[in-house]
Amino acid sequence: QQYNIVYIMTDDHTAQMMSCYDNRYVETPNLDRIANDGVKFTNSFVANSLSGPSRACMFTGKHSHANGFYDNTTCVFDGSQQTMPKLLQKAGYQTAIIGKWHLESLPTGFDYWEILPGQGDYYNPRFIEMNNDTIVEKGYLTNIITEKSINWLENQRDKNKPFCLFVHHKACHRNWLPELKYLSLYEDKTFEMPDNFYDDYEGREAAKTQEMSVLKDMDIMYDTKMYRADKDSRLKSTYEDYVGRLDPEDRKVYDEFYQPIIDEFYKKNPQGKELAEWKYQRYMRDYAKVLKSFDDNVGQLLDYLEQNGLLKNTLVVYTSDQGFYMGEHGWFDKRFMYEESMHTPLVMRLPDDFKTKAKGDIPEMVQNIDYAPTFLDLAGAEIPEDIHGVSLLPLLKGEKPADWRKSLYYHFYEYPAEHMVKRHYGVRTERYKLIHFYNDIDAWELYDLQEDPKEMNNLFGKEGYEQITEDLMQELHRLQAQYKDPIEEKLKK
Ligand code: SGN
Ligand code: CA
Repeated sequence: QQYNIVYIMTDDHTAQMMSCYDNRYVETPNLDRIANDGVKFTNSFVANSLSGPSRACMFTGKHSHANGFYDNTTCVFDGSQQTMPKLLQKAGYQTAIIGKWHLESLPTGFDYWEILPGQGDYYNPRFIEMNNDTIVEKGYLTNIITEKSINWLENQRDKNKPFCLFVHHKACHRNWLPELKYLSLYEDKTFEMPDNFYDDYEGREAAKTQEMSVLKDMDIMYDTKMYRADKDSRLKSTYEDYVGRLDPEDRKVYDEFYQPIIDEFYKKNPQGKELAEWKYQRYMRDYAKVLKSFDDNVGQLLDYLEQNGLLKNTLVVYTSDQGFYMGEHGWFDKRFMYEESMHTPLVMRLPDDFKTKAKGDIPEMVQNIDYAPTFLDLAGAEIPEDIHGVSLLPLLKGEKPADWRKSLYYHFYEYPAEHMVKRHYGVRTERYKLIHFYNDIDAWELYDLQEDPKEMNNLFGKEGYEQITEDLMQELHRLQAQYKDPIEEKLKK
């Protein structure tokens, strides 16, 4: 028997905002339902914390230097290369992707696809169809992606074949435009600020020069919606374009909600810490609203699968393309190899008749390059030698492989670019993290995640850490050799 796969992915959703990982901020009952009926990976990471690269890693099972898609700004995915969807097709599967694609070239390896142009639109969104025409759909993107996914499952697929469906949401990506029915949700809630919101980045050069600060870089109109025609802001016109997509009657509802907040904001004109805290609350509320619509939609899709007898023989996977900062270090966005962005949520509901089954938390370190070999393994297909990831199937079967990987490799390339996070690579073990920032900087960082989980204290070069550093350097070079990442050689020249 071949199991089906439903892979649900969000954009920029982070474990701090998923109640089965962290219950400080919001409830996500439908995402938790996947975990409660299945497993939750507590040490799940990406290889390059950015959308396009992360998707390329996922589809190929390979690190960025091997799949060729390093960054969002200069790369075009080479669709002629080996990918997991193509290999699944060979194994007899029907494959489909609906939603965010973000790899520039058109999809290959899918029997059906309907993708968003670039980042996509929350309101009355555009879709690119298989004939390369762009169409506009009425409504809220998160709901439309679910409708299209259910429609494919119900009416468009070949019901005699197993399937792998990729449901790729834009939620919860910037600029967090809520579904109109949820505009007022969370407005009475005050979110507690992380205790390192006012980080001074001491001992961390690259962290000092980023441009992803809630206070400094979050745009007052585009991000926090404090629009006024007579004022200016850097992303004002982008904001006008996105909100301008609403039908006039919906625009009225939207404006009526924000107008009193806008009036109060400009009257009070908060500055300094007061402004930072005000922006933080706006950010958290809008993000939580967008997430709420997504969580509802997960519930709908699970209900459809259950009511149509599909849940029992389907692996349901939920993950995000990376983590995100919810004010930690004073930030939004991702990119850094620090925990909040390298970590990504990962929960799975296993097929009912899966022989022995894992339950609860899985603590082994896993990475998004592992999804491809896992799905191939589940489909009974061969896993090509050149794939970097490893199958998670043994872990899903409740096994505890003694030789499970002891370290993870990471490499981020998109610099100079928006948010100005410098290029870096590094190694993460269960306890430590060693990072090298390079290009227009040459700075190493070392963290003891057990003693300093918030990565505030750079131990590199400090007395007493010589041996640990030496061991991590060796492990880093071992991984670079194993994956054939030529970077250190290039830097030497
Ligand atoms: C856009 C956003 C950035 C974000 C990147 C990458 N700016 O450029 O804030 O970091 O996407 O995000 S915006 O003004 O266009 O909203 S990713 O998740 O697609 O990699
Ligand atoms: Ca993303």
